[in-house]
Amino acid sequence: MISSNVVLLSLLAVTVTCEDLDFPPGFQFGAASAAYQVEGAWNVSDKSENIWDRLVRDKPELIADRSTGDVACDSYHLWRRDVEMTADLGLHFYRISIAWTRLLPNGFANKISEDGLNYYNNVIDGLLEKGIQPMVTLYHWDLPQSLQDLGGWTNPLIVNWFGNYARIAFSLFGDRVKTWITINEPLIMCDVPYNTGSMAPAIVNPDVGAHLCAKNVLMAHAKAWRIYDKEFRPKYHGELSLANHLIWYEPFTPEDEEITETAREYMAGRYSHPIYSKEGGWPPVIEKIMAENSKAKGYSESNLPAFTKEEIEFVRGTFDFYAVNHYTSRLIRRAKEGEEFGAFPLSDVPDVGAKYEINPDWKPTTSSWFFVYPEGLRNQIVWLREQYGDMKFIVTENGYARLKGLDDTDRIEYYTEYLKQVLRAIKEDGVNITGYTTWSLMDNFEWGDGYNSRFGLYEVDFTSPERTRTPKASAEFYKKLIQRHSLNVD
Ligand code: GBH
Repeated sequence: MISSNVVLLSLLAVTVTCEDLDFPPGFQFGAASAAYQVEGAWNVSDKSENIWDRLVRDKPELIADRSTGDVACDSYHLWRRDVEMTADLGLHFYRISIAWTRLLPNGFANKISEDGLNYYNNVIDGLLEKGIQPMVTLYHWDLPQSLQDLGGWTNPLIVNWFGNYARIAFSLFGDRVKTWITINEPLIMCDVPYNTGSMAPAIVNPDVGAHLCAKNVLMAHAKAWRIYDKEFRPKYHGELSLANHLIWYEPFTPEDEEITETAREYMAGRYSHPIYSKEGGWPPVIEKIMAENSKAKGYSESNLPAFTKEEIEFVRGTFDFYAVNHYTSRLIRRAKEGEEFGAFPLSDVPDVGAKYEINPDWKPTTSSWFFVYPEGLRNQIVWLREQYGDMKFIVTENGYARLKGLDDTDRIEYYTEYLKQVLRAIKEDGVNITGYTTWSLMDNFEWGDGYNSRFGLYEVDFTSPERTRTPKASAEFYKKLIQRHSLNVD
């Protein structure tokens, strides 16, 4: 009797665990890449130069191994193999980005490249033939150099330039692409280049440049969303959002709760509040701090460019879901008197007087900015839901950096732990998360880290002309996970 009860109980326990690790029906799994990081073919046909093509030539010292994306994974020629990999994994969707300069060599809408158009048609059709949905990012940091020469993201005219590019992409691919990301990670494309100079266009101007870029990016996103909404949604019924890079902040000590919340508004709020909040515009606390800081530095107006009433309305509500790119977390504390700051966002948050700390329990990775803290993903998404209300969330990037090697059990552990947190957010917090995307399908050009730090499910041999792709242990794991629709893969 006792022993049969024990058997029954343990059976029950096993069933419960299985159930807990299952994803809701309809939950979708994907993988991501981005044009500059994988395509190569930097100067084939009529493709023109972008700001990364320029940076790797002008400032090779900014790339750890002095490498470039000139060839990268050569996906421009090897896209059939990429499609085959997505099919082998059984992905529901594959997130790619369009290289603006490959489609519109002038940057402007007056000329569409035939070869560029063919390339993206091939990839999109190739995926659809295998039953894989393309998710397409319009802008993943590779601005046409011709537009950079006119001020790039600091020139408010880019709102129209981007809008015109977006309209062309929607009209060429919108019949087949149903999920669009307008712009990838304003935090990384505005704050990193203008605060540190470590990414393109590498113009150090933290007081003014970063914030001009921020406002124009939000306006450009809204422009593209509104163009889609009016001209394309009625016939294509797709969904659009902006992808935000979110670093989760927790207080270093209980006294740091308030400054941590302010830092969250600076990091996540600046790129979310204007779009997702009911009232729109910059987060009020950040508007106030920026006005005070600018005054203290002797400027005659706030460095955070104001939104007019019309602009607030223009940006507010321009989303169909919230796209979360998440990797890592930080502890936040108030800076001590006279303490020096590192640059935002990868070291400190000087504008709000906050310093970063790392919890010694968080495992480091091969990327200097990246420490593992799985709960950060759940906490971040729950925070966003608290701030902006219930909406649909898609994790559009999450992944793990390590050195070369096929036996990447640490990556499997990373995915397992972060996905457990996704499940808890869905099941315990009731957040509507409908999809998850691994960064990345394959090893690729990791910006300033070059080819040293690797994120792929597939290893790429960058020394072979064929850029041979080989599945890592994590690819087998992800494939099984998708098949079973559960983290219970053993
Ligand atoms: C995401 O950015 C990107 O969307 C993706 O392109 C990227 O490959 C992936 O995550 C992994 O990093 O290395 O000196 O140039 C995440 C943000 C981008 C943070 C690049 C730090 C900038 C410093 N990371 N990096 S450097």
